This record gives sequence, structure tokens and C-alpha cells, in this order.
Amino acid sequence: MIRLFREHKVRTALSLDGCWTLKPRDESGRSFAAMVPGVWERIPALARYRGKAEYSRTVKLEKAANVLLQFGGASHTARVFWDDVQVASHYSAYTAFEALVENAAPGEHTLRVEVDNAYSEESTLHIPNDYQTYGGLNRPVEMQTVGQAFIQRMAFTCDETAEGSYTAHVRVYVKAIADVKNPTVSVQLAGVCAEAQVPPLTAGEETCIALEMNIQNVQRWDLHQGNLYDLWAVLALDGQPVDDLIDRVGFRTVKVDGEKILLNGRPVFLKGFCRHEDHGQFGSAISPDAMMDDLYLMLDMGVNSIRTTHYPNDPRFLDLCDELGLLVWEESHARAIPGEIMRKPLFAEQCRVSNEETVKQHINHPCIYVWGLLNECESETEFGRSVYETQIKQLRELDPSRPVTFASCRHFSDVCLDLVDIVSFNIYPQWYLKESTDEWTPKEIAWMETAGAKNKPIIFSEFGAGGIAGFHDPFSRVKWSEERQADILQEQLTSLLNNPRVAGTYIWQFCDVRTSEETAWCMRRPKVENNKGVVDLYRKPKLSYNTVKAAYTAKNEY
Ligand code: ADA
Repeated sequence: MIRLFREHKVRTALSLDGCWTLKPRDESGRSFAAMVPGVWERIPALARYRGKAEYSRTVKLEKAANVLLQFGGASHTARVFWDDVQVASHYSAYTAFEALVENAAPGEHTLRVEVDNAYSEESTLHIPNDYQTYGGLNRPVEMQTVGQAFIQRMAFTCDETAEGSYTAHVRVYVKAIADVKNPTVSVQLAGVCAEAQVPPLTAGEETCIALEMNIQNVQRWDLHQGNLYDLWAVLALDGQPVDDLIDRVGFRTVKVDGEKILLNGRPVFLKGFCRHEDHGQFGSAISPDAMMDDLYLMLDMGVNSIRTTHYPNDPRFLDLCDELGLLVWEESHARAIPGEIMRKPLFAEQCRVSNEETVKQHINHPCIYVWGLLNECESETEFGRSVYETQIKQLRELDPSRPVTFASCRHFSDVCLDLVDIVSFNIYPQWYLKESTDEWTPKEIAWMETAGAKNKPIIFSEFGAGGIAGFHDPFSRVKWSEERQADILQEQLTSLLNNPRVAGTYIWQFCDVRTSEETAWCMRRPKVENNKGVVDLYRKPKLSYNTVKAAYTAKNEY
């Protein structure tokens, strides 16, 4: 399953998760049994392998069919071959993609996926960075069969009309494989049904059916109240159901009102963590129960929000946030991309696709309250502004229902703050900065107000300090000791949580993460890890865990 709930009752879907054969593309001729989802760094012999490797397995069809292969993610570039014919290619580890094989014959077929995690000229988003780019089919894989036409995706947004009543705006995207004459789409949501005739479609054509539904007496989705409803669309041809898609949605509103962020009309304070998809045991392919363990730890610390630094997350993690009633800042993929890479035409194109896939694939998650982009990129120049402007416009067109933000580190020089709905800054008082938070933030906020943040919410989207797990120094509390990390977080949290101008805080970071050895500055990180986690790579809490827990649990979220 690509998600944590049943997505189809009509379409047949078979999980291809499990053991595949993995062959690195090197001289060795080695081959391994590899788990999917998974990353190959878990196999000791491939722990440091970077480059191309081929996953393969056979699949069997009982009868001829149009086969739709769904890949939750491949890290980071993939080419898919069905019986040696290339049927798809995809770039970026963090979004899903599919391959359609029309009229596949009955019997056994070979499925091969060539996965590449090399940093190359063709990759502008996956670059050596302050997190690791693993290799492998890191998210689930599914084989589905579809008929002459199928539902590609759905998009849901809602407006509240009275308490418990909403207008639901549902768009159903249909694609024809063959010519179809009499298609209809019906949608069920919270006990309400709607139906629409689809115009006749010719082979290869795609169309969007927009429906409005009046929904009454539903339970709101709210913080810690993950009230979810199945949105079920069925495609029929001549009255016969031929395909369907189920997603889960929640009824809630998010608005920005002056300096406040309103959830269901009430100002909310975001108590958050930044979280990378990284785990000492699983790499970036984290199983749902381990994801849930992360969420238990964060909930225990009083968290109500998570920032998915620095890329869209596994939808199963978002499913869990939907269920738990946690708010998510989801961002498209990009961390501190150097200016010379931002100037490559490929960067614009890879960002365009990343933004589009992020929003199209995750728009229905009620947990997502804001879209983020371009963390710590060049937002202090005219060129940078044109990049931010283009991409913010694109995000707003893709989803006008959510605010947009980006996390900046261009202190006292950012020229893009007027472009966003929420202004966000990453600060590291007493770590990278000499000043304390109490000294730094009044100056920075005063400047932000003059630079586009006036009458907008302000979020501190990163702050924190490094602490090497197990390294203690209770007396002199030197840099990198767990004690020093806890002291710094204590000062940062006390200052930020008591500042009435601040609408939310995201601690950098939930867990330690591996970084890439390929950058000189990452090599200066002890253990080649970013050690600012409040828990270590294996989720063992550091001293700062209780510091965060005390501060966050004492702070009201409304
Ligand atoms: C930045 C960046 C993070 C991380 C952090 C740090 O703010 O956004 O990805 O690298 O710095 O630990 O220095």
C-alpha cells in the first residue's frame, strides 16, 4: 500500500513491496536481496555505494491488462523498464511517479528499475548537503490494473458556510487510454453523493470534472482531533463502474489574519520541530511504525506541528499527522542551493516539477496548513527575487487555499518578504550567532517589519544547537555537550515562546541526521552528522528532550 488506508474498491492493486534483486552497476557482478521499500546503504557491502544500481523482479498477469505501476519514491533518479522497454523516468527522491503499460500480455514480465543516487550535473536539488541522499526504492511500490479510462487524482478544498457545514470543492482528474463515449463520475463524501457526466474522451486525453457539494453535520478536523472522511470517486462507463479512487479529507479552514494564523477561525501558536526523513536503522525509508514512534516522542514533548525539512514527506507520514490532528508545514525540495546552481535552467525546471508534484500529490491532507519552498536560498538579490516570485506564484496557482512561506537566513538583507503570507527566519543565537535570542530577535523583528513582514505572522522556522549524544560535561558545559545544547535551547525557547510577535517556532531539529561527506563544511560536523537533534539518529533522547518538553507543554496552543 502506498498509503495507510484502502485507496481502491474497484481498481485492482497488488503491492510489490518485499524482496527484489539488487545489482550495483559496477565491475563486481555482485547481486543482493534487497527490501523494498528500503535504501541500499542498509546492506553492509553497499553502505557507502553511490551511483547506479538496478532493482529487478518478475510480475505475473492473469490476463491482458493496462498496467499502472505506482512508485512512492526512488532516491533519487529512476528509469523504469517493463520487459526491457523504458516506460518511465523520474527525478527526486521525495515525490511519487507512475508508469503506464498499455495492453500488457498475460504471463510473466520483468520489471527493472535503474536507480541512481549520484550527484551529477543533471541534479540541482540533490547535491552534497547537510542531510544524506540515500539510494534505493525508498517508498512503496504497487502494480494496479486499469481499463479504458481511469481516475488520475482528486483535489479537495472546502469553505465553511456555518458551524459544521461546508461547501466542498472536488476536482476529479480522468485520463482515457482508449476512446470512451459515455463516462460519468460519481463522488461520495460524508453521506452526500454528487454525479457528473464526463464529455466523450479520445485515447490519451485527460479532463477535470469539478463538483461542488454541500456538506452538513460533520466533525471539524482540528488540533489533536483528526476527524477524517473518505472521499470516494467512481468512474463508470455506460453505467458500469470501471475505476475508483479513495482519499481521506478533513473539514477545516486555515487563514492568515494580520499577525495571526487562524485554524478554524482561532489564532493558533505552532509548537514545532523540523524533521528530516532519516533514521540510524532505516535511512530515509522509515517504516510507518517507526514514523509513529517519532510522532509519539514529539507529542510527548508537547508538539502540535512539524516542518518537513527540506522536501515533501512520505504520504504515510502525512496520513499519520492527519489522524493525530498535527499541523504540517510541507516544503518542496531545496536546501541552501548555491547561486551558481540556481542560475542553471535545469534548476528552474526541477523546482517547477518538484512544486507541482508536491502540491498535486499532497493537496488533500488536512494536516498541511502552509506550503514552503527554497529553504535558505538566494533571497537577497534581484535575481533571487525573480526565482522566489515565479515559484510562489506557481504554488498559489496550484493551491489558492493555503498560505505560502519560505525559511530565510538572509538576515537584514532579504528582499522577498513582501512576496509571502507568513515570514519565517532561521536563527541560531548562541550557536552561529554570538548574541542571545533576547538580544537578537528584537533587532531582527524590527528590521523585518520594515522589509515586508508588517501585519504578517512571523515564525522562527529553525533554532537550536548541536549536542553529541552521550557527551556530557555538567560543569563547564562545553560546546557539543548535551548540557550546552540544553542550555541554549532553554534560552531560545524561553525568549521565543514569550514573544507576542511570534506565531510559531520550529526547533532544529527532531533527530540527528547523517550529512554528506562530499562537502568540506559537512566534514567539519562531528561524526559527519548534524547533531542538533533532540533525539539521536536511533531516537535516544538527549538532555534537551526534557527542556523542550517543559517549555512546549507549558505554552498554550490557542
Ligand atoms: C540551516 C539549514 C538546515 C541546517 C541548519 C544547521 O538553517 O536550513 O538544513 O543545515 O542550518 O544545522 O546549520
